[in-house]
Amino acid sequence: MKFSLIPTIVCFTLLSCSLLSAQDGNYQARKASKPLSIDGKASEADWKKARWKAIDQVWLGAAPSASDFQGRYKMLWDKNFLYFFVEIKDDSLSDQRKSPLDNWWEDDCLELFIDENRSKGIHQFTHNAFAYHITLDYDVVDMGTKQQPLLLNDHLIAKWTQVDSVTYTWEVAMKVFNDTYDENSKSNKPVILTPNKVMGFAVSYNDNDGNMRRENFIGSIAVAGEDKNKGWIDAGIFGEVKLVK
Ligand SMILES: [Ca+2]
Ligand SMILES: [Ca+2]
Ligand SMILES: [Ca+2]
Ligand SMILES: [Ca+2]
Repeated sequence: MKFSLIPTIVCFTLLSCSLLSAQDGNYQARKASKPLSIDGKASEADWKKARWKAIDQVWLGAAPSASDFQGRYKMLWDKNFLYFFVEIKDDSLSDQRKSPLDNWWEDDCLELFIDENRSKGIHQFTHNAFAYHITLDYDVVDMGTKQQPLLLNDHLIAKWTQVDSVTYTWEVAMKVFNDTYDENSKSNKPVILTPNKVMGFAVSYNDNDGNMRRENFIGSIAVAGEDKNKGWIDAGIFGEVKLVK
């Protein structure tokens, strides 16, 4: 029997395709061997070992060109923090509103979602989950139970640095609060993170290029249905992060 290369090539191509399309919005985060220096740089050995995943799902607006927006992220954890390293390629940084509470989603901002107990469900005006909008000058904003935005700058430490004319890297150490969080109290304690814990999360970016609004909103997870801008209301669309050793 003659050996044919064609099925082999087809199989290999299909396998490659299926691997490339394995973007499922979930992440296995490894434990950091020591506390990270939050400087916007992934110089720590732990970051070098962590796997990139894409921020490439269009949640709002037209699909951006490669020069308009590209994003990817990595995650790590330790008992005190969930860490994100996010690389954004953006042709124009735009921070047009002076007040962080003025249409905070419309300026360029990194938006990180966390659902501590992976309960899913609605979180728009509750603390069942958080949608942290991190502005270019590090204000952290989410909606509170009185249907008004809250400044939650003490919930995370963030720093971004410019790598080249279009590339910015963000490093974030996030404290994880659970659904007992009380925005009227000063004694909220973050959860101590432990191995094998599973949480809901998503990584996203609001891209404003100078038009007084975000032109695109791009996330780390595919959202079913016509309306893909659901993360700020519904934790059910989040992916899953598992904390491994
Ligand atoms: Ca660092
Ligand atoms: Ca852009
Ligand atoms: Ca929850
Ligand atoms: Ca931009």
